[in-house]
Amino acid sequence: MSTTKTEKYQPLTEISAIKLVKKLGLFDATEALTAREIGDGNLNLVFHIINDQTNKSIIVKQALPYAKVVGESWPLSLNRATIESNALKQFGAFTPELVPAVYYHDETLAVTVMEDLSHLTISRAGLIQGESYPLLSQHIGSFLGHIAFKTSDFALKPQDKKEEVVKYSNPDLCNITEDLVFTDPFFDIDTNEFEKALRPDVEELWNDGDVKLQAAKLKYKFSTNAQTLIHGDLHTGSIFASSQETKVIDPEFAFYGPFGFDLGQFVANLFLNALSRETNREPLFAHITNTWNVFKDTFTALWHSENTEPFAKDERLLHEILTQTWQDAVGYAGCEIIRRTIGLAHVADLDEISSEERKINAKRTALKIGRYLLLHQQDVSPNEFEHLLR
Ligand code: SR1
Ligand code: MG
Repeated sequence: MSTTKTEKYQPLTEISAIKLVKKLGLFDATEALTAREIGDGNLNLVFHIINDQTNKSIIVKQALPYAKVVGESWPLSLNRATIESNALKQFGAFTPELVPAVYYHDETLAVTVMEDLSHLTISRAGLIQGESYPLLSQHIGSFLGHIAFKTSDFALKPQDKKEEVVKYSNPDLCNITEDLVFTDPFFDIDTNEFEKALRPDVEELWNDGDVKLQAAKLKYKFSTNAQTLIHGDLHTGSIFASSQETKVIDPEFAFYGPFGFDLGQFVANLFLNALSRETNREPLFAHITNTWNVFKDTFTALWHSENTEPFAKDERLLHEILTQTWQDAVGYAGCEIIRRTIGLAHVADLDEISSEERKINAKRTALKIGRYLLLHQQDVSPNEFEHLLR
């Protein structure tokens, strides 16, 4: 696992990506390799490189200096590739089975070479097909519990924690979240996108000062509450899964933020998938409850076994932190549900509902529940998500 700095940034092509992995010694110079650009996200190039004879394969991911989804008019810092590579290595130190292995990173080229996970499916795609991934919440709850505790002030020395906060400073990507998740959907802004039929519901949201105040408070907490290293974009499109394995990818939005943010985004995306289904919703609601239970149990066990904070002997501190974490997660889930319905970046779970009438109804319900979550952060327990749809 190495990191280098080359002279000059340039976007890779399929040919130069092959040259790079051969130069790194990850394949022999004589091997016949095939490369394909498979990036379907909003921001990066992703090359899948394979030797068709041996089936050995690898992923080369490169950040572009702008947001691919909009074009060169939206410049973005390349440093996000280094943040992503550092975060993957950091997560891998605590939960190696839940992230891809990183083989190489180049800061200037903004390139990371990593394990190919194409034997797995992006969980959003699988969930849309009706999969339920029985181990998904066990794995994600454990991932979040480990990362939350082990990168927090309760595990790190105070000076080390502050250095980590600086290392993961990620202003451009935080700004995307501050705008797209917390601000734009709550105002009449050009980048929002929604069906004409939803306009009355959206205008009601824009005129709801109480909901907007909660969004503003959560945005402020997101920007200022450096509790732990968060993934920063933990939706179901950032998770590969099968019936046995789960792998978290794409932490380019990682930075030091609130304990509840990743939890809220993950829960929101499970909920949106449940909302898109006509049947078999139960596994999604069970995942929401189990994610929280596993998170809480993992965090609590580490609190008791590894805490370096003298005040941590008082159990009330743990209780307060966990209670606040869940309440924040409910609020963040509300923001995520709203922005995935009417903001710039939608989710296929809702957009691909084939009946127009059912799609509009589902989106209307999403807006209603998103608002409810923002207004009732203190009242919604994990197993109540199920009842919100009744
Ligand atoms: C311009 S980026 C749009 C969205 O894609 C990413 O995955 C994040 O969710 C971001 O909000
Ligand atoms: Mg992503």
